[in-house]
Amino acid sequence: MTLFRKLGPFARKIASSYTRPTSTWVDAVPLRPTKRKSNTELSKFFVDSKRVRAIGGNGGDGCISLLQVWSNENAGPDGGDGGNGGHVVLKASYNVRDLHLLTSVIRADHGEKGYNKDCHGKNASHNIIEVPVGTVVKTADGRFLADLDKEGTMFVLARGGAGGHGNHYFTTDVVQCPVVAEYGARGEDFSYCIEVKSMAHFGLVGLPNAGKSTLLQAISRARPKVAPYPFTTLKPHLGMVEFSDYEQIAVADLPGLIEGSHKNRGLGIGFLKHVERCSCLLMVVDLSSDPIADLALLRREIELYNPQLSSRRQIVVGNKIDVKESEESLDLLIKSEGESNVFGVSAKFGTNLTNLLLRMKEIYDSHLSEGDVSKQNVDEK
Ligand SMILES: Nc1nc2c(ncn2[C@@H]2O[C@H](COP(=O)(O)OP(=O)(O)OP(=O)(O)O)[C@@H](O)[C@H]2O)c(=O)[nH]1
Ligand SMILES: [Mg+2]
Repeated sequence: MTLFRKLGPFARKIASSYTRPTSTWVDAVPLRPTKRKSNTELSKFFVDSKRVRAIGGNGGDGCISLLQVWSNENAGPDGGDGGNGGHVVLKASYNVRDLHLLTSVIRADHGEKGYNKDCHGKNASHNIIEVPVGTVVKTADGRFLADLDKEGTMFVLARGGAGGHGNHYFTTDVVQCPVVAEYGARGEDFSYCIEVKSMAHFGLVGLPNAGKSTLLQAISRARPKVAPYPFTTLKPHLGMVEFSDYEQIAVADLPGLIEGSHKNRGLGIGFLKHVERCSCLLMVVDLSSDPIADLALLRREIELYNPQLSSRRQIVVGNKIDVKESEESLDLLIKSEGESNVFGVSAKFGTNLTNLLLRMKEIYDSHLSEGDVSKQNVDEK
């Protein structure tokens, strides 16, 4: 069942109604995208962490009113109470994959003020925002607060203010005609850092221009920008690789790493944080340059940033096998890394991608049997 939860609701429906033929079933094969991709420039990046300010709604003010009717000039205090302001709430859901629904400032509605004739103001509805299952909530200074690891789990970011009492509320035996009422309380105002614990099953790690975006384009329907200059990709993109057994593997194209990234050089350690949120790493190296030195540099940067990251499972992808000099570099790479862990591919021309995808599926399946893949990257510093 956990397996089907990872699929979207539509795919889940198909999967649950599908019965495997007993005798003719073959192992899952990758389904390469066949439909033409759109030509528009629009391509959505993956939001895996966001700083937000949550402001609860203010409570409505109480009303001061002294009722006069034709038969009774002193019909009494009749000011109603104000309604409560709405809360800002996060709710874990399998319907969303990233934090794109979160805006920098999230507000909830204010409660309605009270009216005369004892009419109470309406309570504001809560602002409930869906976030992916496995979202971690931290304070602005990085202190861990909550882990929304089950569907439907909620976390209140900011409570709305209570509505103020109207003057009817203050009537006592002694004070029959109070002319006081309360203001509604102000909603809470807090800042948080929201992070997705697990971004993708596989993350593409490599130096700038290694061909990470090209590889993601080739294996999924994602459309990250590809260009022959470094740092084309500035924000992570996510693509889904589909298999014939209806399993989908998420692959993230990450911005390129350079020497000194762990010291915030280049575009910074923000990039290495994305790497933390992937269960397995696809180390993409350019076979037309020096792949062994590049691979050592990538591993060193990852190790220096977080030593635990180097124990993550890695597959080495030697890209640009179509370039003439690449054969030699591939042989050297295979010699140093072992044949089973190195895949020489050409992302641009689609060479040898099926073998790589089958290996990824094998690793994904073994992870599934070990435990839920999405729960592996807990970062509760
Ligand atoms: N010949 C050849 N060129 C490739 C191959 N894969 C990618 N390229 C080229 O390499 C250049 C860089 O590709 P990108 O996919 O943008 O590289 P990247 O790793 O995403 O780069 P950054 O986003 O800057 O980190 C582009 O001009 C691609 O056309 C390949 O298999 N063979
Ligand atoms: Mg790129």
